[in-house]
Amino acid sequence: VFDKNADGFIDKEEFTFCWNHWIKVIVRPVSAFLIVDVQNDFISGTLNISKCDAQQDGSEVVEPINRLLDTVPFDALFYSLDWHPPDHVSFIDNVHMRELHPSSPVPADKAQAYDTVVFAGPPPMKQRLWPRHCVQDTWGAELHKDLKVLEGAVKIYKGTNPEVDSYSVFWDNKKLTDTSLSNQLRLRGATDIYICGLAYDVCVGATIADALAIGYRAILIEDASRGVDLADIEKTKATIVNNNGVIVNSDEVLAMV
Ligand code: VGL
Ligand code: ZN
Repeated sequence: VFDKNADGFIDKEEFTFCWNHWIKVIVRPVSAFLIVDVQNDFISGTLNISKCDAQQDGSEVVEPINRLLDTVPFDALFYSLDWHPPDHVSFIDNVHMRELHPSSPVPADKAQAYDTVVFAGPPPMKQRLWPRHCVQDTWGAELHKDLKVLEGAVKIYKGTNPEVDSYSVFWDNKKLTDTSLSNQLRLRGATDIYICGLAYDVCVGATIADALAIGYRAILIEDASRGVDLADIEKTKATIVNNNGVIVNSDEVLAMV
């Protein structure tokens, strides 16, 4: 490598920069596996995604995830949990608790689950309404009973603020507060994040978008993910590819071992 120095070689400072930002990332990758919201309510409970547009069976992610956990020596392991208080802003049956903004496309007395409304704020806040789901310390918020949880794994709880929803495992939708995920990834020196789970086009999609924006190499494991809406799943895939993310199947990850 050459630069403007008289000897033609890069200096120590420049080498350190190259090492930390590029070389180390390639020759010493540190992997994290992030399993998003594989919780009862999304699989067979109140927000059963198999009843939504894409009609996908959320329980089908359990087998490929367990196989990955059994086979691949990831350096760090995270499980996220959607973890709402009973008065959460995203619940359709709570829509009367807060004032809507005049620009809301649907008024409160007409609003139904899966509609998008605008709360008054200030500032005004767009919000998709969902059936009551993943209420803290209820069965619906528990991880699927067959999902393996390995020792040393870290659980990340999100959506705990009643006033703001949280699709990404990194930040709430208004970016007011972050979970501990980014700190924990930094502490471990993670370079590559493997992401999968539920729902592909909601929380998985928001999380991988943030991972790519931060600068991680992010890999979506498609056969270990299931979603809500077919058109939104396609949009999610396009966003990942356009931002240099990678979409793979679990057998391609297994084959690296
Ligand atoms: C999710 C809808 C509402 C998800 C969470 O985990 O994808 N979807 N809350
Ligand atoms: Zn939720």
